[in-house]
Amino acid sequence: MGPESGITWKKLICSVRRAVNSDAGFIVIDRSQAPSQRDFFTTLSRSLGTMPKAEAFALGKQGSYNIQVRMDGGRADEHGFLVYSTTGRAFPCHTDLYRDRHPADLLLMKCVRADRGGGRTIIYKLRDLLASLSPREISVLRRPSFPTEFGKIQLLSADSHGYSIRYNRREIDFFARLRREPLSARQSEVLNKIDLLLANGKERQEFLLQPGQCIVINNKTVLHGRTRLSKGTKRLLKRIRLPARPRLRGLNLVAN
Ligand SMILES: O=C(O)CCC(=O)C(=O)O
Ligand SMILES: [Fe+2]
Repeated sequence: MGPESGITWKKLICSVRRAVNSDAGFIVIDRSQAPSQRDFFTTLSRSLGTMPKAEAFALGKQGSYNIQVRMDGGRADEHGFLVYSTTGRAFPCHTDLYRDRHPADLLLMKCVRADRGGGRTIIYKLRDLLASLSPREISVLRRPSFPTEFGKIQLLSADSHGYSIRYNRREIDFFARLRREPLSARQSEVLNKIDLLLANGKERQEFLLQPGQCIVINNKTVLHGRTRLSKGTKRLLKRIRLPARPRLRGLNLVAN
């Protein structure tokens, strides 16, 4: 950290932790607001949690994964499931690692090159989503009845740290098909309502991350997505996903 840096690491980490634990649930950091350091992104990640030894694919030297369109139309995973981050398609709001036993707490993305107009980041807070659902709809989400690779899970769960969500509609539908366990009419109805809210709800926030900016998102209390990329895009994002250290608070619904 050079003498020219406007803010100390300690202050930056405090404000990031405060943001992801608060009602906001995410924070955008401008490179100019951050301590000057070459490997700013990985240093920030290491200060917030435990860096994973490896993400499944394409880990860069610095432990980050590149989100970049592939000109061959994208990469499929081991099940033949198309990985949207390797395509130019719109990516509806979701949480990351839906299919994992323990999805990451924090998602960090740094913009290296932005798209011309497309690739806007979308944010939807769990609190706003739940405020639009009835108690009956919420109870559907709390039942451990949604398919993953390893068995059935709750989409909405609560522990002493608060409420958290896992949500990726494409993956839910994919595992329902793969396991031949179709969703019930009631489940589909609630998920369709959620998808409509995520696409059009008035609480949806949308903005373009600028080169050098990075976003830190609480992956348990905030859903994220992105708009479609423009043709021939050169957009490049770096991503790191982490278990947080110390543990994050979930969403406290008592005040609702
Ligand atoms: O491209 C983006 O802005 C986000 C991609 C994303 O959400 C993901 O890969 O899980
Ligand atoms: Fe994502």
